[in-house]
Amino acid sequence: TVDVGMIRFEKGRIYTYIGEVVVSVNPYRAMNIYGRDTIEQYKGRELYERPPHLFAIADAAYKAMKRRNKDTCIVISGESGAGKTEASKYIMQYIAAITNPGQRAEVERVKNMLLKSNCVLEAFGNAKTNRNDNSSRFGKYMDINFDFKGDPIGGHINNYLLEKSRVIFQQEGERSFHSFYQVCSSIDDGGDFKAVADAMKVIGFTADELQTVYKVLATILHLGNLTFGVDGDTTLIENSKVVAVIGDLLATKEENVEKALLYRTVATGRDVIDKQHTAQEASYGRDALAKAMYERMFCWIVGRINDVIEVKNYDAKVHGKNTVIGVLDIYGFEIFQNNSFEQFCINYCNEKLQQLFIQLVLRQEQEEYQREGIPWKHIDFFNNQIIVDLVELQHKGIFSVLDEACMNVGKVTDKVFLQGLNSKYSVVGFIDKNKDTLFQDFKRLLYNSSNPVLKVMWPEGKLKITEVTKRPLTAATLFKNSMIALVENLACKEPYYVRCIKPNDVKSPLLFEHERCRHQVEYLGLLENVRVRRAGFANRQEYPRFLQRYKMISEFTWPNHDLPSEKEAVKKLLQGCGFEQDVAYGKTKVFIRTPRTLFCLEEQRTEMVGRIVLFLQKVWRGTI
Ligand code: AD9
Ligand code: MG
Repeated sequence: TVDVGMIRFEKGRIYTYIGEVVVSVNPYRAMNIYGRDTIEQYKGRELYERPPHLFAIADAAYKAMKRRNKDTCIVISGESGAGKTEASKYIMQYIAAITNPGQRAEVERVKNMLLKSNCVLEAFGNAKTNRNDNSSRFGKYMDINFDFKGDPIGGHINNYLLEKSRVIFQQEGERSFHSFYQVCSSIDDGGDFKAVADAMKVIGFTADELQTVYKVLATILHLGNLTFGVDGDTTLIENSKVVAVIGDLLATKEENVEKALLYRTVATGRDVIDKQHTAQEASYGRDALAKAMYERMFCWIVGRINDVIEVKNYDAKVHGKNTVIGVLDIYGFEIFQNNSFEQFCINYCNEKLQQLFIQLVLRQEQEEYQREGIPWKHIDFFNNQIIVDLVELQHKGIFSVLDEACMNVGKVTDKVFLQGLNSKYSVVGFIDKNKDTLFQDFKRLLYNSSNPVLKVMWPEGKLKITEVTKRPLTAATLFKNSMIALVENLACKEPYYVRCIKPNDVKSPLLFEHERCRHQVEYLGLLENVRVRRAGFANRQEYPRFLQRYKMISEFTWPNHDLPSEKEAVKKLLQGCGFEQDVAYGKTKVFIRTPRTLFCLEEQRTEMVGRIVLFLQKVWRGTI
């Protein structure tokens, strides 16, 4: 499998099929295979009619949605830097290109918004890591809604856990989110600044909203310069000029900012008192504020995009069923020098999707054979359910142990958690990141800002200290719940898979590291995937469709057949060509075991079509 992959990669054939799964190897160079002409070649075609391509899978998902009224989803997986985000964008471009032949203005608007949203979300949610210069630091699931004509009429984006700790800390060689460099116009991000601002304007962000976004970014940068010291019993801010700047940016009084940074309000029985932070607590609060402001803004941006793209006034009685294609592009599996809570969540998310792949690929295959009355023999899989359980099981799973550790106020440290887990993972910061505490004082500060855009990002700031819920859900629990909901959502749609492979660690278009690729093929379960396809049938087609395509290669079926059914006609055709050993006949579909048979059929068809054309030309010219 890996050798075949290498040969294909070297020839620039970056896509390969395992059944209906597309395996994609990151080419690390611009490929001339996504243009208008290529789109035309794949539009409306069946998977096997053209060389493997992302467009074919996008078309298959689209056709299933349109012809059979099915909700479908395209799940893109693979490790960090393997090409998921690029793939998701090509898929969206393809769908945009093949829809709305009638050029309806509203549909064009929606398409434009959907495409523009990518650039905005990447600016705020992606960053350079040591694995990928444009690494997604959030998970993204986008639904595209279609009307009965098959034209996009709206969409919705779900975002998952942003790696907000990046705002205050980056490993060596990494950067914070692109947006910070864009506002500072450093490196080569200056041009992107304009592109993102333009995209935001097109989407409908107002001038005030854009200004607020820049102010939040500036505030976070200034917070990073803020240091605390002590004088006797008093904690103080060493560079108080920064506080004035922040007050200005946040449209609030300087003294309010200072107070929120140095004190927290606590309710003791009926009394409410201001408790002074230690310098360490104040630094913790400052960092939590920077992270929370960024995360809030990111979620608010997603929400604003959703406001404009969501389907409005759709009446199913008038327009028929509203169907969706979901596109999932998450952060890929990653291991760094130091791995923390975020990597734990990201890698858990990847395990969860692998589990879904196992279930669906097996289940679909099994169900199809059963439905069609074809005998099936079981193939063993490595089932990663045990890994998923280890993380998410109630009471016993790592997330539960972590939550418990977080409930024991004061006593439990990361070290105790580690002992509890008896694991080798570095757990530094797990407890804090899971608790994800932001002092209520900051929420009130931002809610009370006289900038209305900022205020809406912090609705819970209006709560009085006595009304605040003591124990909000932890970050891990929220993430786990969102992952479970995501998987449920995907499982009820007809899935299409893109499995991305990263050929090397040095972003080279020339290097196919054999061992590295073998490892990915193995952990993605692609070998088992191939085995299932081999034990089963590489291709299946409904009888009428099959007949329509190949009837010219048999005297029994060309130009018409006189057999009692299309199934009988297909049988006769295949017997006549000598493929009888390689096929099975289901209730509605013919199953073809090896791809070679299909290629032979295609070749014969091409030859016959050529001959027929020649013949017709002769008739036309009167030479026959
Ligand atoms: V992560 O999990 O978000 O860190 P991705 O999303 O899997 O990761 P991404 O799509 O960002 O990886 O691809 C990484 C880089 O590989 C891109 O920035 C491109 O430079 C390169 N790439 C990926 N796919 C293609 C492609 N089809 N053609 C050309 C590509 N270059
Ligand atoms: Mg990505």
